[in-house]
Amino acid sequence: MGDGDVEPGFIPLKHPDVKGDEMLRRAKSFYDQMNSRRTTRHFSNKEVPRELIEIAIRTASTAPSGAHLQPWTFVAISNSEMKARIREAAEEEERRFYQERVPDEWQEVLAPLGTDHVKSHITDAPWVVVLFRQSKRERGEGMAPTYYSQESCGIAAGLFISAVHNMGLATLPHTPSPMGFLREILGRPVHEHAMLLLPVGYPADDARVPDLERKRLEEVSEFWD
Ligand code: IYR
Repeated sequence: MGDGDVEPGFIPLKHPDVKGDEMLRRAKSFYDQMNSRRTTRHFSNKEVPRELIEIAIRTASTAPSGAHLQPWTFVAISNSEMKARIREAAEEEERRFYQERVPDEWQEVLAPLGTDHVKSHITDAPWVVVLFRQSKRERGEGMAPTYYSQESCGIAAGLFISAVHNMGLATLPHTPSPMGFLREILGRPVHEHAMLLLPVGYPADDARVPDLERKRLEEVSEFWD
């Protein structure tokens, strides 16, 4: 189909032209790059320019989404008082989780990660980004549903994490549970649901990560050639 005969509402696709050996080179290089990402809970308080956070959010927002509704809001916080409020509320919920609510079978797989109710990353990192999932959207005078918002926001979160790693920063997908307090503190509407809290910053000089292995290709895939 030539450029001239595209139906109304459509434009020709501009797809990057990657050829032959270059494909494999790029594939391996991206894999190596992503495989060097680790989730750390230890952040430096060194400043990070707002522009980098804006670019990470713009990258995340390139995610495909159900009916292209882009059902996400990223709230980026560098304000120290706001981060302190969020940390206090998150730790209150987490204290209850670790002391009362966590079932044995969950505790058993959490233990190797060395997590507890202390959430210093929220105040250590220069930025905290909260991803809100929109379960509804405005339509005329009222509201209508969004579609596949969990899937859409999950993909956007993956792109955000990749963008942050690619720019040389670190992040941690933190899920304080329950997360309702974030909507309240950040003044978001009732149809927005906090999904992930992502501190973003440089890793601390003495940052540590659990000694874990990723599953092998054979363990995570099945091929029908
Ligand atoms: N939300 C708690 C518990 C927690 C749960 C899972 I699954 C993790 O991979 C890590 C932590 C917390 O953030 O500590």
